[in-house]
Amino acid sequence: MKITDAKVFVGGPKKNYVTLKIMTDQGIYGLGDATLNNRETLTAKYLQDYLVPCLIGMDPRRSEDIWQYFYRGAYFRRGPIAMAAFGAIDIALWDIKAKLAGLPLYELFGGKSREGAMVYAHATGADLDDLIESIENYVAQGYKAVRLQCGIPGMPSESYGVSSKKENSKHFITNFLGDKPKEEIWDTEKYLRYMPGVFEKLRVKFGPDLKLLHDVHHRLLPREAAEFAKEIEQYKLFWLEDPTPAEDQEAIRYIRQHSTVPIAIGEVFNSIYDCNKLIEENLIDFIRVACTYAGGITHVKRIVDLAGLHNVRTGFHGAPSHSPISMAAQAHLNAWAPNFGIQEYLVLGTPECDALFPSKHKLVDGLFHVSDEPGLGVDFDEKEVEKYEYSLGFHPVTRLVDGTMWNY
Ligand code: CS2
Ligand code: MG
Repeated sequence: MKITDAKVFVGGPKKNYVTLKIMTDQGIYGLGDATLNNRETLTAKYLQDYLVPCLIGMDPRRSEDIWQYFYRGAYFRRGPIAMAAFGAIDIALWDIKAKLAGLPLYELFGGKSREGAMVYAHATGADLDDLIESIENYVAQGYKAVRLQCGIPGMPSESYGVSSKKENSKHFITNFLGDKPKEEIWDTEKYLRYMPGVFEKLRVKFGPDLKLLHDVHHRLLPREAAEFAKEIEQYKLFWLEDPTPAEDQEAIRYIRQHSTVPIAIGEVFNSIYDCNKLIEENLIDFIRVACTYAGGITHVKRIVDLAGLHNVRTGFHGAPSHSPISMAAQAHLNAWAPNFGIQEYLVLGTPECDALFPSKHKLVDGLFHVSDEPGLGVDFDEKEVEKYEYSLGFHPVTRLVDGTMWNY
């Protein structure tokens, strides 16, 4: 069996999805996602210029060997652009493998460990009342877990995950489009003073069963994060995400020494070598890698297995930048993983998105049910993608009140 061609497409409704389609001499094709948020043209170019020409003629069933060929062949190790490009190829090859077997992908991992995998939605509010409304809306739809981000009184600008305008805030999704990064100002003291009270009020309002998550988005210093984690321990969060930037792993140890709040880290990681120490030394509770950013199914499954040995559960990244293809790859891993924790899931199912990526996966009562179609269970409409053009976008940049550059 041989790969005969591979095409890269860039475009989608409000997102520059980078979609890879690998064709074979047996008529079966596979789909992969290489959407590296706000750097999409780079993964597309990496695939087109360096990887696709080598793929032609290879045996698509040899996904492990192909992964090693590209990873080792790059010489320069890791990095988000390369790993996302390898990830797209890998996801597409697993799609082909499962279609060849005539089985849904999860069967190749060892079958289902659960029928529905718990997801969390993003509840946001310009202020607390607004946030409560947003949470109520998800609870009414059957969600069992929500991530909550709340506007902070007196915060000098919009900050991560929250709209300052009440009317936008309920289904707020960051708009990255524009020809320069937007600038945000962050005030740590105001945040640390206000947020614990938010958790307290939400616990009282929603009771003990609703799972509450919160993303600090890399904003705190280790000592601040430790103090914050200690203070909010009593509100029993499901997780506290990215309290400090993940590259300083000693900072996580420091937080750990002061609090038992569950810590979730890893959306910016692209390799097992970014998180093996965090996992092996039990410094985190949830690993947040994504199939696209961390080298595809072959590599992420290795991370999941390592995590399982150390009681670290999965909580794959699922921001809207991931196309339904990588979300499907993660859904199959979620159906199987013995150490599954939760999946971030922001409703991608607009009519435009469904037209571009038809699938039978479904979300029922806050649980994701993976489809039983052979392969990933997602298709891609090449005619539909012609409607979309690439638009430039950037992550915002953040400064402290005195102007110092900080972490978005
Ligand atoms: C976030 C992301 O979903 C999350 O947890 O941290 O929305 C993140 O800001 C974006 O993926 C950045 O590309
Ligand atoms: Mg996050």
